[in-house]
Amino acid sequence: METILVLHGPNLNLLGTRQVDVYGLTTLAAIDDSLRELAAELGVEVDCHQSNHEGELLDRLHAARATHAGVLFNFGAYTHTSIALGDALRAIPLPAVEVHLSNVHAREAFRAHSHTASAAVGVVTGFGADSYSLGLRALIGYLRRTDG
Ligand code: CA2
Repeated sequence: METILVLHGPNLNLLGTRQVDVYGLTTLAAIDDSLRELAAELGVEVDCHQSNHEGELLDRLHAARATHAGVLFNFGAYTHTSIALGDALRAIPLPAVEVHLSNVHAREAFRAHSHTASAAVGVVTGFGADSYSLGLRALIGYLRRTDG
């Protein structure tokens, strides 16, 4: 069975506890649980990790190249700063989908730019926790269409 790597970046471990007006009440554990449930329905598995460290996110991407079929990621604020994560996505031969809880285009101007979106097959932004499930469906659809 194919496995999708799910990566959550900095501060997303705090979901559901602060800034609920922006990021919602759903915790990261609940998002991961619903992704596992959806993955089972879609006939895949998800391997979910959160890190506050850019290097760990890079290491996870590098390791996934031999073991995973694709990547679903929300790199949080690193989206707007990390050339290294964009380079890593381009360096691994896996399709990836970027997701954001908030609509990054309806907030501060700096959030509208992503160093990683151009390395993704697509971006889902602004649907709260649903961005993740929409992103997983889109990634699986892409994999099935392209056969890999
Ligand atoms: O909307 C998103 O998913 C973001 O990736 C979230 C990032 C933000 O820097 C991006 O511009 C958009 C921030 C994640 C912070 O998460 C928190 C969760 C709870 C409390 C405080 C922060």
